[in-house]
Amino acid sequence: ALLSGLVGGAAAQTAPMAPDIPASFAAPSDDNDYVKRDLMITMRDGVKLHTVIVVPKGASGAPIMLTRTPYNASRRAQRNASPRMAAILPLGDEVLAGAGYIRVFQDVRGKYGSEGDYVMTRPVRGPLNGSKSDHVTDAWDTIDWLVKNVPESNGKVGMLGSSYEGFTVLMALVDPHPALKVAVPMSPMVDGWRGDDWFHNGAFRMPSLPYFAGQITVKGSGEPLATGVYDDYDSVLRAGSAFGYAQKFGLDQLNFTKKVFEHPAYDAYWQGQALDRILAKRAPTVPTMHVIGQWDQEDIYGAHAAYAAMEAQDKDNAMNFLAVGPWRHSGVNYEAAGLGPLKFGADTALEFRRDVMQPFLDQYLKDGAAKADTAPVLFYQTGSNRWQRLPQWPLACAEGCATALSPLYLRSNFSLGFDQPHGSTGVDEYVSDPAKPVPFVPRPVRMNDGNVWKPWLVSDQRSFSDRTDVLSYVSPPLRNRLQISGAAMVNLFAATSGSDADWVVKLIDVYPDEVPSQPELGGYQLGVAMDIFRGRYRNSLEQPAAIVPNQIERYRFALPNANHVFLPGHRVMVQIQSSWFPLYDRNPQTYVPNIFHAQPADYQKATQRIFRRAGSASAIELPVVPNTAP
Ligand code: PG9
Repeated sequence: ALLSGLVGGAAAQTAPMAPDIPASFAAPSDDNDYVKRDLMITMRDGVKLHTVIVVPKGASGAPIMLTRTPYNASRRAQRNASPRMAAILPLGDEVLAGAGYIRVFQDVRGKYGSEGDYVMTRPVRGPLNGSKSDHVTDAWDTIDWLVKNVPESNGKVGMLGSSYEGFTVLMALVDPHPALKVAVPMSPMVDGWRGDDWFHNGAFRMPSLPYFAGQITVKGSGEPLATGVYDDYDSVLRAGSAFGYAQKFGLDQLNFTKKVFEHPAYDAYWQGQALDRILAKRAPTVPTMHVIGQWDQEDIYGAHAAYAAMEAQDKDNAMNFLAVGPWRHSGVNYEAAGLGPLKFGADTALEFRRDVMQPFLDQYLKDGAAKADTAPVLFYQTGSNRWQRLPQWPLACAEGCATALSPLYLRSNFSLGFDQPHGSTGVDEYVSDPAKPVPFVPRPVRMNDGNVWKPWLVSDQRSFSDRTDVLSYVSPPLRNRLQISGAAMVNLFAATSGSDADWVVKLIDVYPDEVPSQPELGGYQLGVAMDIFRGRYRNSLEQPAAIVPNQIERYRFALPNANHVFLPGHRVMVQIQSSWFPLYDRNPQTYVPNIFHAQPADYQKATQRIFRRAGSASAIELPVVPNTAP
């Protein structure tokens, strides 16, 4: 029988040289609990965008959740090979899959499977974009197509996404399609100059360059930089300026590198694409929940700025919501029972997605769904580790809040106090040497290593507090809880012997010497709010000006928002330094018109003096609010 089987089968045998890769292949999908459609949607200018639609099998009258991405729609819709929708979608989508949503990912124009030109964070139509299309129209056209062509849908669409994908969500809100019923922008890039990916207050973020290599050297996925050096501290230092680093890897040839290097100041190019400014011009009509992590190491500025801009327009207080968790960048979509050494006792991101975001989405997207009990502001209070429902944000601020800011002054002997210094003397100094910049994490610096990069904002600042080029002021151990809810404001009176300078200010929670429940946190210095300011912009972000050497100047800038309790026994610390490397490019400390093109001779040591005396009383103005009992 065996022999006859072989002989009998001979006619059907496959020729040895039959090509082994078919023109197309589809694995049987009958057992899948979803149907996947891969197609092109035509935009108003004829450009076709690659779109992947995942429909729960047998769905009808289901809502659609759309994400527009520069990160490969096919891959976003295929986390694992699996017959189950919850397993193929991103981890953060598990609740959506369980709730019967249709899930759509689309490549933005010019990336991966989509036609058209790619322009980084494409500006809206207007002075910076003379074409007929932008992310506003592409979202509109896509939603229009989806509600007319996905028969299983109920005609209601939501958008969510984080970071660049959060930016595309906000873009859709500039002129929303009527079928767009709800939006959840997470960690969105809003203003690349003020405090998101490319710069913070004018200081350039070096990880932008490897990002360009990955995103804009090819239509698909670009290669990492071949530095040949293990420690980024060395490779960036040796290259000199940021331009020198870009040039070494050919990135200076890329148009977007050129655009960034041609616009070091906050000029019309940056102002014209700042999404909070654009959104501030219209009253919100789509319920929007802005989501951000307390320790977002990439886009810590954008969500708060967009929330504030839209809040000012939300006259009936019905459209605009804020949710902040104890997360890293995009941490809301991953497991978040802790961050670095911090432990939260539960998966805070899952809690949020399941108990807060999903009912919020359902309310607006599912026919007949119950009204969700959504707080205007949901903010995880760090330090006490608990969620707080708040009526608004911030609770204390410089202007327009019920509670004003409370200046915490730098005092003698490197102490801090709420009482103002009265004496006519009081100055501390350090030498900032651009040849030996202060690292932002202990060396060797591996910016590409997720284990270093993702939790770095909660890393122990003790590694830097005793450097001679870092000033550390610390309070006595607190007797009572000190609670802050808002953005602290730096009010620094400083002089430099150079003609330009960076000022890095860190507000830190110093743990007690001994923490019995978690010994490794004994004496830990936890960054609560930290940022950098490039001194040339002290009078105008748009028009830089050289600093007069050795003249006292005032530097005033906001630190990132925080909702934190310094617990009894903890101490408050403020660290001040003039470099944060290689996260930020070095300030040469000699004024040159464009820092990107600073020459080796421009990089000079400078003596920095920080004043703490009457008339020049440096302080961190804290958004202190009355204690609410834990
Ligand atoms: N932070 C990333 C990014 C956003 C927007 C522009 C460029 C980079 C991101 O995670 O998508």
